[in-house]
Amino acid sequence: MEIKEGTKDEFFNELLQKLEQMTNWDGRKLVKYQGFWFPLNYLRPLLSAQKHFKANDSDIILSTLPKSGTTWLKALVFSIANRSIYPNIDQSPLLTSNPHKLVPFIEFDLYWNEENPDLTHIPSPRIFSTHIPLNALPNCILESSECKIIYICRNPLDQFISHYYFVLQNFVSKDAAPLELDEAFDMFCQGVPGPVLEHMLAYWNAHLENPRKVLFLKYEDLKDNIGFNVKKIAEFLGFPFSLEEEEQGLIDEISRVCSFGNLKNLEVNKNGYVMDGLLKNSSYFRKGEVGDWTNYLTPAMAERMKKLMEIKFQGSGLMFNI
Ligand code: PAP
Repeated sequence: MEIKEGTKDEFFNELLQKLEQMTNWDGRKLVKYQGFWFPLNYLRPLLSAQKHFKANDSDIILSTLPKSGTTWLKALVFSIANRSIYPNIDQSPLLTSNPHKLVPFIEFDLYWNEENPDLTHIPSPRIFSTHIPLNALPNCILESSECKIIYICRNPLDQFISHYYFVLQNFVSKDAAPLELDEAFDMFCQGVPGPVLEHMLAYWNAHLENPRKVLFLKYEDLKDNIGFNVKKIAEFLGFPFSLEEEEQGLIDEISRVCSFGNLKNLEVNKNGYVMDGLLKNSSYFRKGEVGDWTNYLTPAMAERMKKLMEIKFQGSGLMFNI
């Protein structure tokens, strides 16, 4: 999974030499590309995707920051978009496969091992996910008039804590131990990795400019009223629920099957791995709560992030309650 040293890819190596690099709080190497700090081994698949990915008008792109609700959104959109194929939700592949197996990441799954994979055999609507910031997305995604983007984000304090504990569960090794929480938070506030606030703001502005193309969701809003948001996603995708489906309780059923409690307790998500055996399925289901940051971060830390948000989001209409 590491970038191979000494490959003949001169373009790549030359580019890499020109880019700033640093070590992230989780011990992994980062590289700054197009204004964002990415894990170093993410760069090659990102470049491949930028060069080769061809968007179809019917594509659905789920875009997120890590630990902002990706797994939940994958489960929901998969269920909504495929409900005519699996009318009986108790036979949904979600019950036997982790959502990450059903909705591949552009950069981790499609382009990780292959420069230009053949994606034409995937039935439409194709659903892909990504953590790529808006400005670094393959251009064709933004240029396609019909291809849809659904973005979900989460208050940055919960996102940070979720990420920190995910790293502790999956990556701890004697070679790469993460920094202490307060040092990691300091880097996070300085935009490493990320900057996350830029990531959110760019998608927020794209949503304001073209709400038909970019749906902007918050994790907290889904927690607050999942049924409303399931309906909203279906309408945005152009597959609204019929009156009959509503009366049959399909919105509630999809909400229930995709809920944290249901997914966490499935055998497939208690065991097994994704990403070539690197990451535990169970690590994608930790607590699933809003406000868990209060158990780990001080009020002063929260205040620091609140100030950063006020400055970055000023006048945009974007904000999180902390
Ligand atoms: P990813 O970007 O690496 O795929 P992602 O799914 O975005 O991760 O984030 C995982 C978080 O979503 C975890 O939050 P926590 O650490 O605060 O607990 C996880 O518990 C939460 N999560 C996963 N599935 C669901 C779900 N169905 N409903 C609500 N929260 C969920």
